[in-house]
Amino acid sequence: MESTVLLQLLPSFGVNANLHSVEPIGAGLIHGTYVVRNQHGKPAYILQHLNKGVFRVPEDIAWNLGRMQAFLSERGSDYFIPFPLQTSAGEDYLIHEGNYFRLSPFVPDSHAVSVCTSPSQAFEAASQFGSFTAAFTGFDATTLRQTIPRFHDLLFRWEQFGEAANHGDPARIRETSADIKWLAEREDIVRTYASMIHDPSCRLRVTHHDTKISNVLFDPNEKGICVIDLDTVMPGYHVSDLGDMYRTYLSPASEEETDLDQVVVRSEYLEAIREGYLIRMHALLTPREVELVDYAGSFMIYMQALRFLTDHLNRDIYYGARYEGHNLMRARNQIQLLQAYERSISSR
Ligand code: GN1
Ligand code: MG
Repeated sequence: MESTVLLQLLPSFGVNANLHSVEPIGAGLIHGTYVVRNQHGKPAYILQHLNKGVFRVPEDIAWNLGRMQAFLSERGSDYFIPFPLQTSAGEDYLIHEGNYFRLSPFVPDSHAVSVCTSPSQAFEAASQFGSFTAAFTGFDATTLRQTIPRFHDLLFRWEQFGEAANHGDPARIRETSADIKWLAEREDIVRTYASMIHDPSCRLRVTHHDTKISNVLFDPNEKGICVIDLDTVMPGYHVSDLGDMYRTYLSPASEEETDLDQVVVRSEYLEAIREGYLIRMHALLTPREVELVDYAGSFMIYMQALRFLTDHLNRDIYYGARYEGHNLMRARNQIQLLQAYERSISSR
């Protein structure tokens, strides 16, 4: 979206448009994210244009954030989250020509990184996401709304995959029969999930559901400050947050890498994630949940492979594609990562 258009939105949040500038920041696939700088060029706010196709009821996000904020303040907790600001009219969003926008304070002296480049960064991030769930101990997670219904429900992703593999683009189904077969043969990962959700010793907790490294803010000494991007905070299982860290920090090459030889698992990072998360969460997890710590990686990598291949078969309607076969490439990248992950786990 044009920065001149975006600037016009600032006064609704009580911010002087003449004294600020707006430019895109970050690389998320879903929302449009912009940094708002003051007249000295210092970052002051983060402006986001919400993807309404994905978050169908943006009010549910605001409702969740309100509940979480209330919980922390009732408890007198000093746990820090940069919650979005209200508009001058007291609304949680600005609705402009049918589009939803929100403004959050920029956390001073913070920066985000797009790639995890050291085990200590992985450790810091994992302990931030562990602290996040831990901060909401005693909060009934099931009272949160599902901002994306069945988001990390592997049974649902499995169903969508089966649907696409049977009724998706016929040429794409033919060309990817080996990938479809490979994923279908790993149904054991779906079965473990099914048993987990029926096991009372696996608990629903306040779960972030998007634990990539760019959703952690770091201070100038590379210590974690807080987590951001709370749109997908919903009731969930620990395997979601832990698993997405494995999925996105372990390999030096991201899901966009097309040279699959670059997709490898850095074992020091594996230990750093586990330790960072457990340092905050171990006391809260049940013995069964601790047993599932390694499963977390298989669960999330596999689910992402399913989602990318499903989208390819559905002609890229969800993630979009910048080149022909983009989502197929992403799916193969994740299959490669899953194989490397499982080798790494079993050779420990
Ligand atoms: C989407 O836009 P981003 O990068 O935050 C997706 C995640 C996927 C990820 C894969 C709402 O997240 O679930 O893991 O892409 N978020 C949504 O890159 O679908
Ligand atoms: Mg996100």
